[in-house]
Amino acid sequence: MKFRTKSIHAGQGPEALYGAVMTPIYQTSTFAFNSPDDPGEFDYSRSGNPTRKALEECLAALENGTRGFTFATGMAATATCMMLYGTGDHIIVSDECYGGTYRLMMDIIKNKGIEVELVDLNDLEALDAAIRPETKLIWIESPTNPLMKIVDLEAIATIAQAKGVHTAVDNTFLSPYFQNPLDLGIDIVMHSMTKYINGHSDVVMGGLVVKDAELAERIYFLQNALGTCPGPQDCFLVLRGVKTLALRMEAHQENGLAIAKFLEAHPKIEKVLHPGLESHPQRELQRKQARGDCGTFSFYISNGIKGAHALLANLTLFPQAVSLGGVESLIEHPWSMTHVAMPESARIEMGIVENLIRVSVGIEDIEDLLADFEAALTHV
Ligand code: P1T
Repeated sequence: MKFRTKSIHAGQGPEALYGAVMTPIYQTSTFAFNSPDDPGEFDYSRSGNPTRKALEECLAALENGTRGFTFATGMAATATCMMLYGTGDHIIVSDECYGGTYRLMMDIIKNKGIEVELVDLNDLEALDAAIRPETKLIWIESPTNPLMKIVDLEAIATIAQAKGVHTAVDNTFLSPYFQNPLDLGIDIVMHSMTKYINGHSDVVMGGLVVKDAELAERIYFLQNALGTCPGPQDCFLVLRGVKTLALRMEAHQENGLAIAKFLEAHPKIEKVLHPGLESHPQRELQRKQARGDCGTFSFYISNGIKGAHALLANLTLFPQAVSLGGVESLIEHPWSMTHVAMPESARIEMGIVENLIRVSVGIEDIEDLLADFEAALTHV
């Protein structure tokens, strides 16, 4: 099956009892056993729920995995994944990542006896040198949030496989429509399904997808034992959202690139970070491993924090809000919003400075979005 067909049919289908074409919301915590030693397919909604199962099968199909798992949030997915590792293990984490991932790794995982090392994953020699016998996982984001750095997933997977190290990719920005890390040899794909997969900014949810059966069993055990799963109503909403993922991603890509090009040519913009622009240093790598670009990217504005505040205050179609990937456009200031959980020195070292702005371009009419930017920039 091809992508759009999978997003509409995988895991879903007329339900057995009444033939409901849309997967019902099985809003129940528990299921009747036939007898004490004979439960049906489901016994308790932490362990499994039919609405969740439909979404997990769909997610696995979209990422070309064998099993998918959903979680209460993206951070719950990442935290559950980290429970695969323990005291004495060494984990390599991309030196650029979402602020909440950084906080989880540096303020929680690191205090649990796991050694966490931040590495520039564009430096493959440094990565190779950082791997030691205790290394268990390389945690990757590509593109990175918010600086849009691209890393070579296939090259990292090859290095890791040779040394028996797991690789995990946070594939939130591109969604399975534009990038499938498992096809490049990666072991685990993570999603904040809050973003493009749901696409309507009305649910928080996370996902993990794997190909390997043993890894799948270990993740299922953790999902059930930790209780980090989502509820059935949210699964229903994400199932509804995912059906239009392909159409939305094409529209996000088109609008995002149009705004990036407009900003790059504008005298009040210092630099635009968008992997679809000729000026992006890893443009070719992105074309090699992904099928397109999402609608989220960042740029540096002139006049420092004053310039950033003036732009944000004067846009009318871009609410100032964290998150991304919804049909509506959003804009945010990573320095004070999404990446505030990182120490100031780490932010500055990465390039998350006061005049950096991140935009999630929605699927509105591009003429309106461009006119909004044009007008707001006169105040900068
Ligand atoms: O918010 P949650 O669903 O828990 O997902 C966390 C997360 C993980 N990975 C990436 C790449 C993300 O962007 C996020 C959440 N990010 C935002 C809220 C944001 O505005 O960047």
